Order: sequence, then structure tokens, then C-alpha cells
Amino acid sequence: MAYRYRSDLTRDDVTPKDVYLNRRQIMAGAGAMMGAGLLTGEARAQDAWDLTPTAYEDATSYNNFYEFGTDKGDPARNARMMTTEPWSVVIDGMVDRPGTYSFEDVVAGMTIEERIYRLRCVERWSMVIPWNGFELADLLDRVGVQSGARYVAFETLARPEEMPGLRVPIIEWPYREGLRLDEAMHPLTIMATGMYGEPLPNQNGAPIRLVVPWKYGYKSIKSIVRITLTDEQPPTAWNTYSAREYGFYSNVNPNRAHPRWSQEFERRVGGGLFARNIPTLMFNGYEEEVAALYEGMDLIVNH
Ligand SMILES: Nc1nc2c(c(=O)[nH]1)N[C@H]1C(S)=C(S)[C@@H](COP(=O)(O)O)O[C@H]1N2
Ligand SMILES: [Mo]
Repeated sequence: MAYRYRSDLTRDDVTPKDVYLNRRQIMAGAGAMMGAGLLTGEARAQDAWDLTPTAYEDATSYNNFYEFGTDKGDPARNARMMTTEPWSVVIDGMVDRPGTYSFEDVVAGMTIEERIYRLRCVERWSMVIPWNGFELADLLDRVGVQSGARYVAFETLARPEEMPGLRVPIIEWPYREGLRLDEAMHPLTIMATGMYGEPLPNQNGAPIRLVVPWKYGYKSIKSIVRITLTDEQPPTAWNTYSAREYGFYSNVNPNRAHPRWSQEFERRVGGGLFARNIPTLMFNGYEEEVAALYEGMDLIVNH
């Protein structure tokens, strides 16, 4: 089979047998390397099993969705209050066909595919999630991006009666994110409507969220109600909170420390002892696919 991207691998391609066999070998290998003090080889060795999906229970109970509280278990407990039907998404700004699109309209005609992606939080934990969704580019093509547009801005629902976290002014609500247009049009950038072959659970951003696998998790904004095409870099929630800590680009980068912690290593949730110090990969392992987007840019200045 010819895959354009390694991320085109579906769960069917990674059979449990391959996964467990590889994992056993790697565990043995990693143990030997640790004993010899040679941890660097682990970076390459992990490649063989690093697209093993995280357990569904972990991916749906250990979440960041501050609209429902800041503890990792809060979203799973509280997000059930969120009404996701009916749902609509306003698409406006520099597009030929602006409007309020129902969730059903948005999804109609889109090809839903499975993408197994790494998800790397800036807090240094990571997961591997089999998303179901469509390329954002297909949606943008459908509404017609006008020639002057250079950025895409996104907004999450902000409904105080259903979102207890909105009482706490940690960031400015609604949660906002943004991408440069070429990042938004990149084939790895998807709008997810499901995960693990099921509709998205509320805590993971139902009914529709962004997934940008080469950026820190906070760029992957949940429960989207508005998409705006603009010619100016849009303000984003975490960048507004602290530009020094959270840049507009927020590409996963082991060489750029967060002011309060290094980003050299990550911990794979549910991975056990051996998954505590996994070397962080440049662009979260998608360098081959996305590095060209940033040619000539200083990625420390433009973090
Ligand atoms: N609206 C909204 N989107 C959000 C967040 C949030 O608090 N609110 N948290 C972000 C962060 S920090 C991460 S790491 C991911 C987590 O996604 P997951 O819970 O599906 O793993 O969602 C991102 N999207
Ligand atoms: Mo995050």
C-alpha cells in the first residue's frame, strides 16, 4: 500500500500482534540501553510502536477542556452537561459563502477517514489517538477562501449554564485559536468528528474539533462554533494569557523550552515506566511533512 503520510496508517494496518511483538522487543532493547546508559537509541526504537493507540479509557478520562474545570478528570465528569444537538458553526470573514452551517451541513459531502496521530500536550504528556474526521482544506474549499485571506481563527462554544469552568477567568472566554492559512490547508490538519470509530465524546470536543498533530495540544481547539477567515493574525487564548509561554505557532519543538519546563522529553499516558522519558520529536514526528511551511523562519523567536 502506498501511503502519502505515515499518519495515513489506520488501526487495521497496525495489527495487535505487530504492536505487541514490537513493544516487547523495544522494552527489552530499552532496558539494555538504559543499563548501558545509552538512552539516545530509544528515540529511534520508539518509532516502531509509537503509533499504538492510547487506551480509549485514558483518552476519554484524562483531558484538558478548561470550560469544564482544570483537573484532568473534570471534563469527563462535567462535559456531559454540554448540549451538542443541535449544533451549528458560523463560517465568516473572507469567504465566498459565509453563513451559519448546521453540523449536518458541515459534515455532508466530507470524506471521513481515520488518522492515527500523536497528540503532545505542552504539559509534557502525550497520547496516540485514532481520530475520525476530514481535512480542514476540504471544508475551506467548499466555502471558498478569498484571495486576501491569510489566517483562520477558531472559537469554542461559551455557554455558562453548561460550562462551570467559565466562572473562572483563567483565560479569556471563549477559547480561541488560530492557524496561518497554509497550516490550515495542510493535509495533516483535520476537523475531527469522532475517535476510535465512535462519535467524539463531549470531553474530547464534541461534536467537532480541530486536530493539528505537529503543534502542542492546545492548538487543537474543541467544540468549535465559529471559523473566521482573516488577513490578520488572530488573537489566541493561550498566547493572550502569556505570549512568552505560548507562541502563536506552538510547533512541538524539543529545542525550545517552555519558560517553566524543558520540552526535551514527554510521557506517554498509559505507557508505564518505559514511557516516562520519551524524547520529544521535532514537529511531534511530522517534520518531513511540515518543515517546509517554516522554511527560513527562526522557530525559537516564532515559537
Ligand atoms: N475549547 C478548548 N479546547 C481545548 C482545550 C481547552 O481547554 N478548551 N485544551 C487544549 C489542550 S491544552 C489539549 S492538550 C487538548 C487535549 O485534547 P484531549 O482532551 O482530547 O486529549 O485539547 C485542547 N483544546
Ligand atoms: Mo495541552
